[in-house]
Amino acid sequence: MSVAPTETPERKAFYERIDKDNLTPLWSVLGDLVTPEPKSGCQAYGWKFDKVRDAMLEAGDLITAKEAERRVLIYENPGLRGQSKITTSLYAGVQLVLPGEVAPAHRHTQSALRFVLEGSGAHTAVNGEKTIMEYGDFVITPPMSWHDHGNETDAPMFWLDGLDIPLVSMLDASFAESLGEDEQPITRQTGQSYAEFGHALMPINADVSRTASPIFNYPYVRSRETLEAMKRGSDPDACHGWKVRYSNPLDGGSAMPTISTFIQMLPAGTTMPYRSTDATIFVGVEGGGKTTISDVAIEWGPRDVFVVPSWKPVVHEVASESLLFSFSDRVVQEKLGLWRERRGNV
Ligand code: GTQ
Repeated sequence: MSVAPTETPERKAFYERIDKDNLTPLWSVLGDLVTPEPKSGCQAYGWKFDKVRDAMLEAGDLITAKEAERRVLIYENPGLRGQSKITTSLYAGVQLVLPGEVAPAHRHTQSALRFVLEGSGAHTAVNGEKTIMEYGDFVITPPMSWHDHGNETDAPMFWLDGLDIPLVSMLDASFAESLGEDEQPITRQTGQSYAEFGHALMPINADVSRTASPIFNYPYVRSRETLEAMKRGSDPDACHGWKVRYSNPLDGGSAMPTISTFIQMLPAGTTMPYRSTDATIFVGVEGGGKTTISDVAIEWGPRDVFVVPSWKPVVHEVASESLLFSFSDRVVQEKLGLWRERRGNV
């Protein structure tokens, strides 16, 4: 696209005059508004879990989960500091719930995902049902669903939070309320949603118009089994290895209305370069390796987080079989006809 026309004294005087009326010339900014390719402040970056964990334990001494409401340290993209964003459209943080603590019940229009990083047996309650969380479990809280977290175990529980906070904020569509109780009333059996919807069956009167999946905990053991079966029965994709997306059993779409979520198994070796318009947050689950994003190389292992900006070529290199969880705004871009991908070095 064009470069901005030069500023003559007459033009400058004109811009200053109309500025008072809140008007501004397009031709000065067009090249920055309509770019030939995605242009983002979002940078490729990685966080080592061990360092984040130490900071979280310090936070644990400074504030309770209850006082904080949510004791979370936000992963802020170095190119987007001060905005509580890991990418332009998404938020991520690490939440800590210590033994005996509760994060009180509230609800909001923002969708949230949890990906369990450490601990075993703490719970999240969503819409009247508790789910027990284990390493690698992927848990969702759909828009406006009551949720509270509790840890009745004797060890700290850490998970990654992923929310569409920047997206909802861009649309000025944030609503939130507290229940006024630590815990919401429990009206359903633990595991009921998974039993009803997790096996290609569903109650005949199920409301199929819900935009988020009725399964709110996708257990890691199941995701892993699926990837193992794919590995036994098919060749890996050159860019992704064996990769699945978490789906909503009501319509086959994304488990969450605004966030796409994935888990993949990479065979030992190096992937083919790949780029897509959905900036993506990756979480190491098993194994580890090096991911190169344009000219930035990031080493990762289990529980480390790294971010790949829109349209930057990505190459994963692992010495042994490794697993990655990831999430992005792909579902939003697909619905708007914006999503693009490119395989290989072109
Ligand atoms: O657990 O409900 O990281 O409301 C940010 C906002 C977690 C939560 C976050 C939230 C939550």
